Amino acid sequence: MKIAHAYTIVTSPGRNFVTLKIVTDQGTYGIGDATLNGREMAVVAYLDEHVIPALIGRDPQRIEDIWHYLYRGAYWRRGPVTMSAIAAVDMALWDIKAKLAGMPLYQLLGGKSRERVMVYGHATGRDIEACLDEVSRHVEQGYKAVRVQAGVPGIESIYGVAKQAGEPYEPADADLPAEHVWSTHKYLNHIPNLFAAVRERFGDDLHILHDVHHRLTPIEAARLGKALEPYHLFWLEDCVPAEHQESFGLVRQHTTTPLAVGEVFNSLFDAKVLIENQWIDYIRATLTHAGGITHVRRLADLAGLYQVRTGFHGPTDLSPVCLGAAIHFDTWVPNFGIQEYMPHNAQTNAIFPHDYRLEEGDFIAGEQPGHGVDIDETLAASFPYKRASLPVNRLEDGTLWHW
Ligand code: KDG
Ligand code: MG
Repeated sequence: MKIAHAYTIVTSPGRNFVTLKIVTDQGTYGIGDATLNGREMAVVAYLDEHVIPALIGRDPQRIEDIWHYLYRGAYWRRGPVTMSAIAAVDMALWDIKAKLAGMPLYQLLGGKSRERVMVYGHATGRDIEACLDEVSRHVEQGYKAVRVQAGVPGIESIYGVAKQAGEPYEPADADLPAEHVWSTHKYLNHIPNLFAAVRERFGDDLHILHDVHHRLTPIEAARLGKALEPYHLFWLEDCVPAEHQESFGLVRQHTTTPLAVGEVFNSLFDAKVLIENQWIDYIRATLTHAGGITHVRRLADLAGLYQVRTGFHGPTDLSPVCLGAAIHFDTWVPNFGIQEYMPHNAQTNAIFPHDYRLEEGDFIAGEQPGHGVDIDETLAASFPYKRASLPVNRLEDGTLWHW
């Protein structure tokens, strides 16, 4: 069996998605997600110019060999563009292999470790009251875990807090980056009040999570972790930037609040020190940005040795293809923790028909052979690419900051 052709599909039903389709000489095809939010066309160029020509004629069943061919063979290892391109190939090849085997992907990975995949939804609000309403809406829908983010008095706009419930965090017409202004001081003073209010209204059972989006220094993160201990969070996410992995050692010394990190990681080596020191509790790498199933499986296995569990990134800027593959992975992976879920809009779901389903705050993997997600190319073509940017964050004095 050979790869007969492969091509990228870019579609923008409200936001951009990049999909790689690989077709074999026997007609079986697989698809992979290659979406890198705000840098989509860089991955398209990498795939079109350097990867696809080298795939033609290869045996699609040699997933491991193709992975190393693209990773080691390129000499230039790692990085989000490279690893998203490799991930798309890998995801499409696992889709093909599972279709050839006549099995849903989770079976090929090793079978079910669980029946259901617990997800967390996003509750955001301009202020604490609006945010509590959103938590309540999620609880009514059966969610057992909710990420809680609210506006902070004195800060006009914070990425991760929607202007209106359910809206994307970055405006769809953001051709170039919007600029936000950040105050750590105001944030740290306010945020414990939010979690006190959540526990008071919803009691102790609900799992609550919070994303700091890399905006703190280690000692500030330590202060926040300590302040939130009475509200026993499921996790505190991205409390500091993670390039310097030792920062987490400092945070860890000061707090028992569980820590999660990894949505911007693209390699096992981004997380190795964090995991081996047990400085984190959850690893958030995604299949799309971290080299696909083949590489993230290695990362999850390493994490498992140290009682670190998975909590994959699952925002709307990853396509349903990534989500579908992730749900199969989550169904199999022994050290599963939780899966993030932000609902895609109706057009996106129409372009990417899928067989996973959400029931009472849990995903259930489908039984179709493969990862269970397809693409309607005709419909995709009616939503052309539109450049879109993530925002930047500055301190009140104008200093460019983490976000
Ligand atoms: O593209 C960036 C978003 O996916 C990210 O900022 C969302 O932090 C995020 C999250 O936890 O989902
Ligand atoms: Mg995040």
